[in-house]
Amino acid sequence: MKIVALAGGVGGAKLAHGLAQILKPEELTVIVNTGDDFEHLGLYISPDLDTVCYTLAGLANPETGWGRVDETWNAIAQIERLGGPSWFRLGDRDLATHLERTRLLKEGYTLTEITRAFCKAWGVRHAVVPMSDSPVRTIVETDEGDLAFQEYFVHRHCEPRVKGFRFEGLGSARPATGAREAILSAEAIVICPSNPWVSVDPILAVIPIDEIQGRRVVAVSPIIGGRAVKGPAAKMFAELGIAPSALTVAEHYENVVNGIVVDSVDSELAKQIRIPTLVTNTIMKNIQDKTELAEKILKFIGTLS
Ligand code: FO1
Repeated sequence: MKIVALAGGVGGAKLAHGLAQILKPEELTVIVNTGDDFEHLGLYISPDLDTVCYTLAGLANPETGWGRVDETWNAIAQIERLGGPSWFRLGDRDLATHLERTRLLKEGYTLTEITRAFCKAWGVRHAVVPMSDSPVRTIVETDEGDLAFQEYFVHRHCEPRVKGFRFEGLGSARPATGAREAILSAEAIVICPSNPWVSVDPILAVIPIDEIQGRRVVAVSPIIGGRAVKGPAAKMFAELGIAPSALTVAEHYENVVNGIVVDSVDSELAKQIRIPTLVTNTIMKNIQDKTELAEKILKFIGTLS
């Protein structure tokens, strides 16, 4: 069964990891949000792409979900000592990824090509592709003005009040070739439990919606019992005047999905959802949880027409 997973950072990476335990390499393509990418210390950083690749490679830091396991922090400590920006914690091993990626981009390679080469080096056998090779940047519109995503999320700890989001660069951005081909040949699309507004919407904005609609599309709610598993989704919802709930997530994806997966704690709420709904444990603490959820989702997809 050919599956495309749409993923943001940590939550998306976990489910992609579960899917990769079951599906053969030729059966899974993970399309990753690049709206959070930015330039920092002169380097091109692609946090969600790295989180997905490190997770699939078994190299991710299990505590944070992002960055590398067994990391050391010598470079960032020295940058701090020199008075440079140290708010974005780049570990020594992780830095190598950004240095080499930046060098290759300057040589003219695309993000798709670089990601493919890095995956090969890390032993990742399933395809991981950026949503686009052109820059699309998530801008958070706040009561303190417009902020680039990492500035808002990491530097400002999501403190400014959110008024809205926009994705700069959409006008000229095309889906990466591998992303488009994977969508066109997919039997089903799984929207991973990433933030719908900031991590998944940029992907859905880049890929022509008519190429997604008409396929079996299932989304996993990242909101469990009114709270985001990780990240600021629930706070954003509240500030945007949207009730943070799995129901809201189902409504958000209304025009795209034909099935939704919500956590067991939301079983009562699930009765109000008008599309086919799978109620199950969606919290992924270990590889067994990830694989079980992936298995249940694939079975659920089989029940959808
Ligand atoms: N997230 C943080 O909250 N603080 C950090 O210092 C941080 C550094 C970082 C370095 C490399 C990387 O690939 C990811 C990193 N992240 C950090 C995570 C990342 O910014 C977010 O989780 C995603 O952009 C949201 O999907």
